[in-house]
Amino acid sequence: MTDRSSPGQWRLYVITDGKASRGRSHLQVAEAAILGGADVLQMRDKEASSGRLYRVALQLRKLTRDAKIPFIVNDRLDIALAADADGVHVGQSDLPASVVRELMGPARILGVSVDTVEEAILAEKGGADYLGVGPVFEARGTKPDAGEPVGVDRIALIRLHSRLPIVAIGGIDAGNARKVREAGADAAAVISAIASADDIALAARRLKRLLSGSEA
Ligand code: TZP
Ligand code: MG
Repeated sequence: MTDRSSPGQWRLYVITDGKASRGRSHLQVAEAAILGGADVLQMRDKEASSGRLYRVALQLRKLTRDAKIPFIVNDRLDIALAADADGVHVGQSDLPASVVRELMGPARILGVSVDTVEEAILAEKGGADYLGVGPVFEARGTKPDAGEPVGVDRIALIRLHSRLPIVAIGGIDAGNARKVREAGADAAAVISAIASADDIALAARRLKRLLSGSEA
């Protein structure tokens, strides 16, 4: 059986987003994505107040605990700790990885977004459990400050310099998911290809099959 608490075993990493879900709530998106086979769920919301984030986090905590998948909070260590999430994901403009690791202790999962080999090495030294690499392709409005796509070659390059599991992100959909696995990513993190789909569970299931290598 897949050990979903271990980032190297993840294939489909679903991120719920306050804006990309066509009016559906974090909980609705998460429920359907879990039905479709999400291995891990991240809550990301750049606009919600702390109070609202906390309330949503509690809902997602219960859902993911029942589904036995890890729950990660984007950016906010305080919300992650308050909701007893399994981990937190930070970027280069958030608290440094080493500080987050120090504050949250050894048990929870720490993900760090990196663009370059240097950032990857620093994240690993700082105690990261996995690396987020991207945007691999053009992100579809979900991260206006994402910068230029780094392409699948960057995954392969970072793979050469770090043993940490790599979660590719940015513009990943059913048309290109295989390419990120072939380049050496362990998993793909997806917002719009799932959260904006007509049928979220179906979109998740399709991506999961592609990422698990079980669809030709
Ligand atoms: N970090 C790099 S790209 C991105 C984030 C959070 C957004 C990914 O969204 P999508 O819709 O899967 O391209
Ligand atoms: Mg961030």
